[in-house]
Amino acid sequence: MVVASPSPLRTKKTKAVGIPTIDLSKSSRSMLAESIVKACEEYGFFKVVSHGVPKEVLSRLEQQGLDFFAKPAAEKQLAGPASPFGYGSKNIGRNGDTGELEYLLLHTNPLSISERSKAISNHPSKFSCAVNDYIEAVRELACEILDLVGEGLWLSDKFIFSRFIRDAHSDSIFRFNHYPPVVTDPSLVLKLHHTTTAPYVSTPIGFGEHSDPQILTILRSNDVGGLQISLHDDGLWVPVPPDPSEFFVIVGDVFQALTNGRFKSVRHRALANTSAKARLSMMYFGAPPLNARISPIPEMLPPKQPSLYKPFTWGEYKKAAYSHRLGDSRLDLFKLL
Ligand code: GA4
Repeated sequence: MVVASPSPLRTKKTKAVGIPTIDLSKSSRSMLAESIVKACEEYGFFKVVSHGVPKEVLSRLEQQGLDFFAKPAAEKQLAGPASPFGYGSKNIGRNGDTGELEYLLLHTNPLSISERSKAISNHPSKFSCAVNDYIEAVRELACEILDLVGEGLWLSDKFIFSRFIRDAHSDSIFRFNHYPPVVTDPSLVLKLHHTTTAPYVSTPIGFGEHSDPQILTILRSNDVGGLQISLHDDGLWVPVPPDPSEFFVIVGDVFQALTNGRFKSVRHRALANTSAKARLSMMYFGAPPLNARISPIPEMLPPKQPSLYKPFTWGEYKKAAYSHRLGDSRLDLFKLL
C-alpha cells in the first residue's frame, strides 16, 4: 500500500512531500504490483518496508564500512584511486565533479570483491563475506521488486527486468558513500583555518544532482540525513528522512528507457553532512550485462506510441555516461524525438 510518510522535513528551497512507502508484507500481490508501478511513474522513488533482509546482514556491512573509513588516509589510498573501482575521495567520475565525501566503488562480481578486499580490510575474507551477503540479499529484493513491476505492467514476460540483473554477466555495482561532518558556520571556518578564502555560505554538496544510469538502485543509509530528490522541474528539493532499517528504491535511466519514458529516473543529490555524526550510505546499482540491448519493451509501444529512445547496449550507455558530467542528462543523448 502507498502511504504518505509522517512529518516530512521543511527547509529552505525544499518542499514537504510524503515519500511513497511500499510495505511488502501487506496487500495482495496485485495491489503491491499496482502501488510499485504507480510510485515508479509518479516519483521514480519509493521506500520499501518489511523487506525481509536480516538486520544482521545490514549491521555487519555497516561495520565493515565504518572500519574502512576510520582508517588513516594513507591506508585508505592503498585501495584507490577509483578508476572506476576502488577508493575515491572528493573526486567523482573523470570529468571534474567533486563532493564532500569519500567512497568505495566495487563490482558485484564475488571474484572481483575478493581481489579488492585485500587492499580494503585487514580481514579481507570478513569484508568480502559481509559485502557478498549484503549484495545477495538486496539483489533478491531488487528482483522481487522488478518481478512485481512486470506483473503490474501486465507483461507477457514478467521476468524481463529481473533477468538482466540475475545474469551472471550483470554489470551491477556496489557503492559505500561516507560523508564526514563538514563545518558550515562561516565564522568558524575562518577561525579554524586562519584564511581569507571564502568560507561556505550555503550548504555545500556531498554528491551532486544526477540520475542513476542503471535499471534501479537500492539504497540504505545510517540515521544521518542528506539525501534529497527532485520530483518536478520546479527547482525544489524534497528531503528524504533517513531510515536505517528500510531501503529506498531509485528508478534509473535504463528503466526509463525500457518503459519508453513511463517510469522516471529521479534526479537526486546528497547535501554535505552538517551533523556531528558521519553519514554512511550503501547502494546496490542493478545493471544489465554490458552487451545487453536496451530498447522499449513491446508492451510500452502501443500503436501510435513511437519509441522515444534509440536502441543501445548497456556498454554504450555506460561509456556515454562516463564521458559526461555527473549532472548531465544522459538519456537525452539517445532521444529520438
Ligand atoms: C552515478 C551513479 C553511481 O554512483 C555511479 C556514478 C559514477 C561514478 O561515480 O563513477 C558516475 C555517475 C554515476 C554518472 C556519470 C559519471 C559516472 C560519475 C560520473 C560523472 C557509480 C554510476 O554508475 O554513475
